Amino acid sequence: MAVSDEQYEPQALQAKWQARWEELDPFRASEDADDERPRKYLLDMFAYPSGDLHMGHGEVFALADVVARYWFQRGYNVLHPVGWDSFGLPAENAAIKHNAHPAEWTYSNIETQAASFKRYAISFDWSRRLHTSDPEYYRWNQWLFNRFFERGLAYRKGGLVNWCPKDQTVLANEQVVAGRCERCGSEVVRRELTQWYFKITDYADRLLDDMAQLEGGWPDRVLAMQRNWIGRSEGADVRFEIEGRDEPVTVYTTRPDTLYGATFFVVAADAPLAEEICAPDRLEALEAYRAEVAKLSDIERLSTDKEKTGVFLGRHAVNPVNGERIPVWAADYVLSDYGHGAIMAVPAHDQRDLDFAMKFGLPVQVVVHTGLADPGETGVATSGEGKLVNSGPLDGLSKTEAISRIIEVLEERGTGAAAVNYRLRDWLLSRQRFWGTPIPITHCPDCGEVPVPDDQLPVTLPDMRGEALAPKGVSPLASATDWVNVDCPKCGGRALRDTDTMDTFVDSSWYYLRYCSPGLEDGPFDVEQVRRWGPIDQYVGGVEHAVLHLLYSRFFTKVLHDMGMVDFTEPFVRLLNQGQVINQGKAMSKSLGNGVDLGDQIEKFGVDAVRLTMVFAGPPEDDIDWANVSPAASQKFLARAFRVMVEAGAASAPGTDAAAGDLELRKVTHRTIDEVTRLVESHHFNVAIARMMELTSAARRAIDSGPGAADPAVREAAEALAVMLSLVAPYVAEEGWERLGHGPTIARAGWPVAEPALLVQESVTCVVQVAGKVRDRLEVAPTISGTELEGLALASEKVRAYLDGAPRKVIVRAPKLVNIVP
Ligand code: ANZ
Ligand code: ZN
Repeated sequence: MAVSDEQYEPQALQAKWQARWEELDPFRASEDADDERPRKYLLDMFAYPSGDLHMGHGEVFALADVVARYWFQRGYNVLHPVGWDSFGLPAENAAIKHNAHPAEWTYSNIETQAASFKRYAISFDWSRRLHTSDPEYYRWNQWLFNRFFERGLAYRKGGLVNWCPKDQTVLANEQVVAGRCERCGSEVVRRELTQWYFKITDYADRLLDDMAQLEGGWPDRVLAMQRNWIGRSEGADVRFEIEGRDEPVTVYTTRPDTLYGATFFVVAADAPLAEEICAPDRLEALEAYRAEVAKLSDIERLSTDKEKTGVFLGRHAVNPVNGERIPVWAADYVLSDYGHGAIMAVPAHDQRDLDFAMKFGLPVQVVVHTGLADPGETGVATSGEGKLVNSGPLDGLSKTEAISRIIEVLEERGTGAAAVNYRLRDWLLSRQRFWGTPIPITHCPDCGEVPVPDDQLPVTLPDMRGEALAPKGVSPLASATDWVNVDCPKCGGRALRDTDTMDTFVDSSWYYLRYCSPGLEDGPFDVEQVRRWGPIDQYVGGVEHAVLHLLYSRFFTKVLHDMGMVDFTEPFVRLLNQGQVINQGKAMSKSLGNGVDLGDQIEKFGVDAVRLTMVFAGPPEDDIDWANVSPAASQKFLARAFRVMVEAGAASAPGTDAAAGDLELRKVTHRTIDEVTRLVESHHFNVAIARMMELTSAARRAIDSGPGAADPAVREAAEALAVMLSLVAPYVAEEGWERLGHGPTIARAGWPVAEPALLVQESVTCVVQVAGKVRDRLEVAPTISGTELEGLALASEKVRAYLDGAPRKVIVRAPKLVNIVP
């Protein structure tokens, strides 16, 4: 298809320029240490190769590309890499279904996506491309596992884990959403299994404290979600003697001030402690109860709506401050893996304890006088501030005073101490699935867990396909006997490989470091290159990763920092979460039949119009309802912009002296440059596009009814427009640039600079009326916003003289009129 002189034909431009760009390869980051240009690192969250690119990809990559291309125009040495997070269940499920190898599905989808990315004209440095399912990549997952293992940060333990009965694999706490498997939606059950863990809890405090570095750079809600997930809680450990047991039992409480109000004691029903302290004649009841509890998820157990259940264990505990005997119960609302798996119950001031007390007729003792009605009568526990009562030496103190006082008392007597707890659990790493990184451990009957030595890495996956990969409760790797049976790396005796694979979140916890030196053969990344590029200046991706992926990446960065391999402690300086692309008010789905295909949209409207529509739809954080936007209108705008560039190009030659051009148009051009610069920097991309549209109209007017196409100001406007437009619509911008007499590529043309002298704005007079009478006149900028103008008017002394308090109504017609109804 030839490119027409007059018509805007997106498909022809795509065919022409995609091939040229492929040759020019304009977005390679320079590794050269002597390159003096300041560096910027922009990263899009990893693509998962589940098929071709979809509308969501279309949005996020278009948004991030605005920033990347802007930085290229500003002359930075930009790193904008691309890769695929290519291990994971969908490939394995497809392989089982089609009797194939997961790699076939994976790599063919990657090729499809790569071709689409190129057509979509994302400014990637293709030379750094990586796939996590390549042995050259996952080898370094194993190498890092070995480092974590040496540092005691990778360990194996038995315990109750979340198990998805459909996917036949364990899940991390993070992958259980409202009691269901995040992937397939099946109800998750608990199973006793020995599994590998990463000790992320060692980093809980630093993961919290270092968030100070991210304030302002990350969305507040993401920071809040991280904070909540880590869930730091401060309080005290208190030791209770249990009759008939030598060792005391410790409980964790955030309200040690309520110690005198403890009227019973509860042990997690599923904790070993429960049967240990249970009186022999109550064991049968405990067993029966436990069988019921095993069916419940943590969420259900902790739900305040759920009817309380439990069994009395036939024992008593002794309150360390007043010697009172209180009954010991087992219940499901106490979790075995939080705090110490046992609590002192204070029904007057804790709702769950109160529900339990009312159900089983246990006493309620108020110890903080809050002024509210007696919880024993209302059934509503009181947790607010108040004065201590019925609490011996604590009487009369405030809640806060009582907390510090009782901790002193406990510490003096050796029956307790201040303590901190976290909701965060260690990261469960093992997966009983095939398409992942084999855990590089050998189990030797004599030496125990022996890491595979670094020089024998990677431990590659054996060749397995189809039915052999079907889930069966143990890893499919266990049936690859030749692969499993190995010599112990330490003693040479017969040993077995670990058959689990790593959670694929490991792959994405450090890929951003690998991009700095892809293909490096003697380490996961080049420390020096990471020092130069890191940390990532701007990370862009979906808010669905607000907890997991970001927390794990932060954890990896801190461990690598402690190993002396990176010199920063937070990997992502700024984070942008884009909204979702929806249709007719709902998420796109097959069952609703409201899906929109990115490829179809591109066929119809062209890449540029689709990208422009994505970016113009609204603030990047907002959802885009495809039913409410118009790629056809975007296409029309691009055609208009194209004609301005073509006509200016035909009427004058490059290098004409803009200063001789029409002053009015020049002012519009320079104001646009100035504003677009600030708008792009502050991520108001949609407003930046609106400004480009205005500039296009101004240039059109100058051509048609002003000084004409040959005026130097028209060329100046068209050239500035081309460069600014190249951030969102690279094809039409490149063609326009050529028509304006410049060689490719516009991606490196350089950002236009606004001349300050042309930015001076005339002012307009704004009339301020109070009750219909003119009381003041203000000189304001013609572009002033309504809110700003209202503020100025209400601040005027002359106006205030006629106002008695806040006005009833203010009508603003910026920039010329403010009408105040007192
Ligand atoms: C007595 C008490 C009195 C409590 C009171 C609260 C209010 P966070 O903030 O989440 O850390 N608790 C301790 N261990 C538990 C476990 N394993 N399962 C369930 N609940 C547990 O909550 C700490 C509070 O939750 C602790 O403080 C304890 O109840 C309970 F007026 O102790 B409290
Ligand atoms: Zn051995």
